[in-house]
Amino acid sequence: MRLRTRVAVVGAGPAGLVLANVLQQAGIDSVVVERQSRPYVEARARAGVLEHRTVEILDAHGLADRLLAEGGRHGSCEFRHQGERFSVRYQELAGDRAHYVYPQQFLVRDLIAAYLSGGGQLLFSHSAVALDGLDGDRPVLRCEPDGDAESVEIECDFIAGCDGFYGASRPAVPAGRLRAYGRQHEFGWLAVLAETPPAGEEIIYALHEDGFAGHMLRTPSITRFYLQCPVGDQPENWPDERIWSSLHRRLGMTAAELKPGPITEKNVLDMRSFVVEPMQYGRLFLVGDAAHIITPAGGKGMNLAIADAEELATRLLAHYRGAGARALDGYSAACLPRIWQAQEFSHWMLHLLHSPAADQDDSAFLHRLQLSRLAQLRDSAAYATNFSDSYVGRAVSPGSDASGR
Ligand code: RFL
Repeated sequence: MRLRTRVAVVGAGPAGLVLANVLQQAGIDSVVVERQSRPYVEARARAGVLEHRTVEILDAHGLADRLLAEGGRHGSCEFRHQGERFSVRYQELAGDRAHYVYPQQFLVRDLIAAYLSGGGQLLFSHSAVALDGLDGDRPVLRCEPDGDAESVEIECDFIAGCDGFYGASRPAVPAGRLRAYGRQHEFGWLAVLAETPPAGEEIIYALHEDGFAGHMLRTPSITRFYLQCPVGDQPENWPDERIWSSLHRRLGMTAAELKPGPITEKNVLDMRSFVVEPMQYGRLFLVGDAAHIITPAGGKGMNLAIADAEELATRLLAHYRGAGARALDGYSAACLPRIWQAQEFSHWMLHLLHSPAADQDDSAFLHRLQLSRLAQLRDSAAYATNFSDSYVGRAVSPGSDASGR
């Protein structure tokens, strides 16, 4: 089967779906291709923290109604260490900008519904397997469906690679055309999803000699937790009782304060940071996790993905309205400063939160730095304000736009 569209979008995650919706609203047709089934992507639990600006982007396109009605708005987080606790009221410190808590899979569900109701074409259970002609005028995306259905070729003007870190888009760029910057971190995180109400209304970051523990908000009955663990650790090493006792110890909570409930998911996360430059090659644009990944510390990944998607959509619009090549040429340069700011913040957060491995020669030194960071966050208004600004996402300065819109 051969289809023809203006923009072929690979991947129905937050990046691909925001891009496809914004293009659709401007009358630019697209086809979205997603490897997984619709029930799978609508149930895939990952992120849950949306920055103020992300919600502004979604709201400006009428994509935030349910999020605003059902999501929680949060403006402070708590740090704990050896019995001491303090909160940072980041909403107050960041000019009334707050976080919204709304599970990623709910947002994906809403974005799919919006795109399909607007007449969008979304091929679930179809994997992109080849991206051809990227350096010509008419690229072609080749897709294989699950089962024995017919293969699909999509001829288009542009391909948006929104297919995550392990997708097909980035590897389709010829060797030597992208430069990769990356770091594999020296600790892992066990990510746990549990059917238990959060123990309070704040995200909690606990520094502990056994390792970091995080208490993240999702819904009134579901909470996400993180536990620092060694690189290469396996979820099987973490029976439920060990998870709950570690959470209670590291978070300094009793079982009455944090009630053990059924654990529905436990995964050891690959703690990796990665960015490619530029985020485009010929007629291919890399968007979201396809171009960069960031550790979950600081909750930036989904926000960056949506910011990239909005940036690309605006530039494609400008292109189709006759702005010329400059609009699209500037995509990477417009995204990268925001991405590097988020990487820097996430790296700072990681080193604030993590106990250095005890066998590391400089572990005592690193631990003293960690305590100094924590004390400054507690005692210095300027330090806490800078943290708040990065944590909730920096506001966009007017006039910083080079898109030629
Ligand atoms: P996604 O969401 O991975 O979507 C990519 C889509 O592409 C599909 N795909 C393909 N489709 C067709 N053909 C192929 N060849 C394909 N290969 C892949 C995939 O099935 C998928 O549907 O990327 P996108 O859109 O760039 O969005 C990125 C975010 O999903 C990611 O950054 C966040 O989830 C990261 N993240 C967090 N980000 C936050 O902003 N705040 C958080 O609190 C937060 N917590 C998290 C997180 C990520 C986590 N995990 C599991 C990595 C917590 C966790 C546990």
